[in-house]
Amino acid sequence: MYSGAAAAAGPPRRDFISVTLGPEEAVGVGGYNNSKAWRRRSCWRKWKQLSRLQRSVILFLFAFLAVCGVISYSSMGETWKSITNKSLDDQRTEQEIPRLKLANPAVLPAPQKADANRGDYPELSLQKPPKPPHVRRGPSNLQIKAPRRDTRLKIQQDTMRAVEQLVEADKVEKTEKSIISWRGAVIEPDQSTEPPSSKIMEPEKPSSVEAEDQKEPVPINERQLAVIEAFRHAWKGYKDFAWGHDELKPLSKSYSEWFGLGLTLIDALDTMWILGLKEEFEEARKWVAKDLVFDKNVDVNLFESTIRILGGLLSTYHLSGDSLFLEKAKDIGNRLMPAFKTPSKIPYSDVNIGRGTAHPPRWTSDSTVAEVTSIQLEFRELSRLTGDEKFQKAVDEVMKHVHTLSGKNDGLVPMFINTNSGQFTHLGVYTLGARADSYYEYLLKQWIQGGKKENELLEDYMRAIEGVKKHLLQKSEPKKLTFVGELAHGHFSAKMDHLVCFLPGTLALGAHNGLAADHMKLAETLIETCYQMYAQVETGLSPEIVHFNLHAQKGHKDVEIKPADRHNLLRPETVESLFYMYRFTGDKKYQDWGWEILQNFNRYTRVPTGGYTSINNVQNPSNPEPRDKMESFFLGETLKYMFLLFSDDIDLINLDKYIFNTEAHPLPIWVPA
Ligand code: DMJ
Repeated sequence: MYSGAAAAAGPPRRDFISVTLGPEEAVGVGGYNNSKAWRRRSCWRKWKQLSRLQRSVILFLFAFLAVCGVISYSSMGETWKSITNKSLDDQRTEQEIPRLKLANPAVLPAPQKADANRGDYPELSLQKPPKPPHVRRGPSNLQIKAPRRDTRLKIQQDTMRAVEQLVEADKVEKTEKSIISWRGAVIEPDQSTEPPSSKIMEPEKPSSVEAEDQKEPVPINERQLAVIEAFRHAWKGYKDFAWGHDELKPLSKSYSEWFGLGLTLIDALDTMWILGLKEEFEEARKWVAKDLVFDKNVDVNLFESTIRILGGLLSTYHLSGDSLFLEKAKDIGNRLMPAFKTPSKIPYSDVNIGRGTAHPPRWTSDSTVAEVTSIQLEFRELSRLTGDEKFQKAVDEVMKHVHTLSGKNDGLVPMFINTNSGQFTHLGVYTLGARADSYYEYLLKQWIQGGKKENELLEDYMRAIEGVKKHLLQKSEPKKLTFVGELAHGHFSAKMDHLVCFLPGTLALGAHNGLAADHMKLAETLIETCYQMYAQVETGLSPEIVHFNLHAQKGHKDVEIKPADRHNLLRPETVESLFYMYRFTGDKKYQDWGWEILQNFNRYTRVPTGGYTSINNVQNPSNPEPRDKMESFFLGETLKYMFLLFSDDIDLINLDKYIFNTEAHPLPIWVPA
């Protein structure tokens, strides 16, 4: 509709929303247009059709919603971040914190790990203060979690602090370790030195460091230099042809294996230390660290591996202060323990150190008396160092049992003992030589080691020496040398093993420790005899066994040698006793006798390409018949005792502080005199 008056007044004001449906809108029925262009146009048209008020209201509403949106986005962001951090923290709590809490700094790559974590997770950084917790905004459930995150942070900070303290402590420890003195110098122990396991009590102090720090080094004399030269020559052969193997075969320039455990190298460690051969020692130490593995399917002799390997490692630990040697000693000590699992607790002779099984020799269930009673110094010391009494218990039990046994003859023991019954066997034969020798030596030495308190040991020792005097001592002709023979079923035999020459030294040691003065007298006469076992022989070297003449015969010396006994294995016993005799008397003749012996070793047993060899015939200077074998005790004992014999420094292994095991490895006396 249209009106003339309304047209004259101008277009009317639109105060209402009118909706006009154009042809396109009318398509509705029967057709549907949902194109973007159509929707845009339609919205715009609608917006245009709104009044200003309406538009303002809508715009205001949009603006308000936008502001709210921004605020809640920010809050949600924090909330989300908090959730994300929580899950990372939880993972770290499970994975990182337990590791960081490990209390052993030496095995912890802690500084690196800790730094890496700081980079990945800034809240672990101790440099940056943690953000204030977001507890004021966001949903209430997150407000509850926030304090937990604080606690975690505190734990992390505490842990980090603890780790840093441990790292610091580790640094201090390493610095302390790096100043172990090498006879006045400073050595840097290998960084790979393993720390003692948590079950091991840290030894109070490696025994020698103290003694060596307190004194001026005494200059080495010419004869000692000659020993160093001899050692170097022997070592060269071992290094060139037998490195890491048991024994050098110097003529064939190869080696022989007994246990396959680098016997010569281990036996020689403390000798190198005492002789001041730093380079050689460090090279050998590297081998021990890297290549000495006891987890091997191999049978070893309990006694031999105890005195050479366990004894060698323990003494080297004491001299060097290097815990590597204690760790290795503990390892072999544990592996030898199955030997004691016998019906009588008298150990079997052989142990498989890889399998953990033990057995007697194939032909008998007996063990040798000297073997089962000469492992005590080492196992007792191992207990003292580790705090694990099982070692000492096992060997003390053997001594207590032997103490009570019948079958002794005035303190003298037979040579065999049965591992089932625990009784002596093959009764009636008494010797201070092979199979019984170090039983007597260890009675005295254990008594000294333990601070002279174990009376049964002393009792047995004193009784045995009386037994020696009563049954085994005789004088030879023509020189009237006092010697120690053997007793077999009531019959005296004038046979004396070179092994018996440990006795003068042991007697002198007893006298030095307050035992009867006549022990020293006997020591003096016996060492003269042992010296004559060298001096009366064509090469100036003793045979393995001698027979003394009891009756004077024209043209006969005191010493007779049977063809089967005329070999020399580079044994130490006489030189060992000369060392004790010189230490306790200061009589230079003992040094001179030792010097003669060293020269004869050089003359008849030295192999030009390196090493020394056992010989078959000490009676033939033009052909002593080299045997092509250098025993490990030549480096472990013979040369060590030579060096100590020629020294005028009583603090070079002070005999009031150390006791030598039967393989010349010095172990500390627990309560030094
Ligand atoms: C070494 O193994 C020891 O000294 C042992 O007591 C006896 N035999 C040799 C040395 O001769």
